[in-house]
Amino acid sequence: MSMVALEDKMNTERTFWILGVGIVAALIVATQTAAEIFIGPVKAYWSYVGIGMGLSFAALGWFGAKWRKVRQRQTRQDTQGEFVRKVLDEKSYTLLYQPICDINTGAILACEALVRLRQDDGSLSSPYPLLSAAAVSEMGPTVGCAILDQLAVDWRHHRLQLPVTLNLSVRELRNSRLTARLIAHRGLPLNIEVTENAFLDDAGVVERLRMLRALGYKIYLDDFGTGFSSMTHLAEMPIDAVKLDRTLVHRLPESSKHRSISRAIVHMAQGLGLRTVAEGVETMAELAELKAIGCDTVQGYLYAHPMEARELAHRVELGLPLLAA
Ligand code: G
Ligand code: MN
Repeated sequence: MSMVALEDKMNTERTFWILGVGIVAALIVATQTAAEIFIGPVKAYWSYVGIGMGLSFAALGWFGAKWRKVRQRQTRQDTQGEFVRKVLDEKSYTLLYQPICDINTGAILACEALVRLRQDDGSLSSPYPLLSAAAVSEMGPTVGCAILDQLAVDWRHHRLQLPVTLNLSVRELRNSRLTARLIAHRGLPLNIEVTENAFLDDAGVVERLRMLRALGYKIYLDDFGTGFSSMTHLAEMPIDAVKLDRTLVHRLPESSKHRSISRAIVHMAQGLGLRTVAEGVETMAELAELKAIGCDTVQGYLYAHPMEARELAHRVELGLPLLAA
């Protein structure tokens, strides 16, 4: 546990003790006074001692329960924080990159950076345990900075110039250390991917995105078409591209309703000068529908699974389209 966390914990424990003892003392005095007023000094003696003790135990019980809850939360934060530290220190994570291709030519135009956890047997797994532990222990920005540094190493090492998008959460975007690190890596062809509900009611985040956009970062709106997707957000938000959610993409071949929704999103995005990226494209049937509604770019297993930087560099160097038109 860090010194700051330990100090916080001791402060909270001390506050609870002081408050608890204070309230018990106040209850005893109040009971004593009330008993003296209403029952009289002599008869009151045993009653106020009894009532006072009862109330004190009740108050202590209540404080005990609260205190236990706070301690449990702190313990959880500590263990999750330790897990995050361990993953970062042992470098048991890696970054994979999934190409984003031109829908007509199949040429690689950009890619998305995706975190993976490295298991003991060398296999890669979902980053969810790391990202949720980072959120609980408030270490999201620390993880974000580590990912950003790794990405910079990959790009330099493989002399990549391909634009790459990084998924950032609202908390990370609010964090000044992470924004400063983004700006420190200004030389990279870096773009930012953020889910739409991250924007909702957060003027600070919108302002920060505006600032990053003014510095040249392109902002991709992730998972559009699900949850709280709002068309007016497309017009108001500082964004450059919309990513059509894969649940919409998967339903295109069999559902005319989903085709209409997707067509409306693509047309509106184009009318606003935004690029459209279809996510999770897996079949030729989905691709045909996406072409029919006028989507510009595609990402998904039909083209390529997320891959290591070395393989990406090799494919970019070859210059071959991932899927012939
Ligand atoms: O929410 P976001 O779009 O950032 O999620 C990206 C995730 O989607 C990655 O974990 C990636 O591996 C996964 N993914 C990428 N392409 C496909 C695909 O074609 N189908 C499915 N089901 N998942 C995909
Ligand atoms: Mn994404």
